[in-house]
Amino acid sequence: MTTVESAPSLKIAVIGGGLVGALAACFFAKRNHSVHLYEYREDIRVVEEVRGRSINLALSARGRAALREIGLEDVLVKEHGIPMRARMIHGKDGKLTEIPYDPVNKNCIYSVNRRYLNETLLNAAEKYPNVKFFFNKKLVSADLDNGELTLLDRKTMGEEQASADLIVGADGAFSAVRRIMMKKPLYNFSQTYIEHGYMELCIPPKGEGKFAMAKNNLHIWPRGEFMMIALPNQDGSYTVTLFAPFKTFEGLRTREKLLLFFREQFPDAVPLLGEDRLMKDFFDNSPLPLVSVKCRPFHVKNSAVIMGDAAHAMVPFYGQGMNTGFEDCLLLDRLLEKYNSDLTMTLPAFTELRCTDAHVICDLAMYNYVEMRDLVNRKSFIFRKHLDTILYWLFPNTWVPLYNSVHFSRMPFQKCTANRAWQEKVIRRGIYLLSAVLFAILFGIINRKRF
Ligand code: FAD
Ligand code: EGO
Repeated sequence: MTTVESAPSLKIAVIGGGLVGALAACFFAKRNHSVHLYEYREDIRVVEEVRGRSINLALSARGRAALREIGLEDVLVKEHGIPMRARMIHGKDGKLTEIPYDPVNKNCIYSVNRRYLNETLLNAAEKYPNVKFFFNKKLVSADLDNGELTLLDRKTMGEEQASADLIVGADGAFSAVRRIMMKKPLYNFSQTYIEHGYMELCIPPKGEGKFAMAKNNLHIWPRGEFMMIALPNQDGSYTVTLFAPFKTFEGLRTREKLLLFFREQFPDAVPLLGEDRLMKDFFDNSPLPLVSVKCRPFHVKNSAVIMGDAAHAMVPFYGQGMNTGFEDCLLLDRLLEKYNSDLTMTLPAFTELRCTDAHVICDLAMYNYVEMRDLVNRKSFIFRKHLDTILYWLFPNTWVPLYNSVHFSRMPFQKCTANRAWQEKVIRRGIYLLSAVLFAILFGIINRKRF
């Protein structure tokens, strides 16, 4: 007879109460572990909105799968998500091109409010009696091998000690936990800032909660050097994000220059943004930097692990940062199940399972940035989206476009790119074949005249 050992209850310290930290706390609590969550900032559920608008994110299959496991998918997606069924591409001349995301299975991405998402996750975590929150506590140092933590209380400025069986770094792109890991021998790390910054603007509702543009779209203004996108909010407004080189932002210091720039680059958006509101939004803010971080491994022995942006910060040009972080939580949970919460087995398995895939999605996001910025002929890009859509519609089981495998499946990212490489080869061969046939026909016509 075999005895089934019941899983031990671990003491887990989660660093960071952002999107990933809050979700991770729910997963650990569900397994009956005791969770202490330390967050640098004030509890966002009690602070007033700093800026008078909402910032949103694109949520898709990977993020949804994780939310499903803790019972939050429906409330977040069905009640508080706005489906974006197609991209709407805005030309310089105001021409609109709509290309559906998934004409076959009707999948779509959802625009969700970051703050609402974070609050909902914190509320869900707090419902577990085995979860405790500590806000305004900054992790300043840690002994990751022995589970010892030092935290700074930002109110009293006093230092406190804590200990845990497992330290989970969910503390974002500038992770303190990762910085401590980096001091270990043989640790791999790379970080890249891109030359573009981003700034968030707002298109207010038209009249009473009416959308000023088509509601169920991700709106994209691809301009090469500059890119702008808009995602819908539940109140009828849009959050607009402008991506441009810091150099460009610096050149837009006066009202005249700013208006000239927008009228030239995004003429159809100017009346929607409103000239006064645009100028206020623009000059009240400064462009923010974008960073990409890759590292390996994600764990220390059986006592520490990083996940979310702490493990893989990426540029936002695929809309997958949060989705990937949420999928981390789900995958780590599966491994805890598989190894009965034995961390000596679980943590190395997590690095093994996730590290390379994380590097692949970081690269894909960077590749999208380069492609959207540098492609001289953006028409060919739109053509490729159309071609992919048609081929997918014709061969739904064999031709899944890269965007779809990334957003609408849970296929490992390495498999998504392998698929893409194969499709690229087929398209190249198709072009050769087509040229050969055309050439043969032409040759036939010329030859016919001789006889
Ligand atoms: P964070 O959200 O950064 O949270 C980290 C938390 O840790 C913070 O609350 C911080 O206060 C806390 N912390 C930091 N240091 C310490 C410390 N020393 N001690 C205690 N606490 C600490 N992703 C998508 O999936 N879809 C999108 O459409 C999308 N759009 C994006 C657009 C932009 C412009 C950007 C910049 C990102 C976008 N992302 C998107 C990515 C997404 O925002 C991140 O992947 C996600 O927020 C990562 O969550 P996180 O919890 O790992 O990190
Ligand atoms: C024309 C059409 C040119 C994030 C499509 C280029 C990314 C790339 C930042 C979009 C969608 C969620 C996003 C598509 C392309 C979020 C996304 C895409 C942006 C920018 C974004 C698409 C937030 C490149 N998904 N995407 O295919 O619709 O393709 F444009 Cl700047």
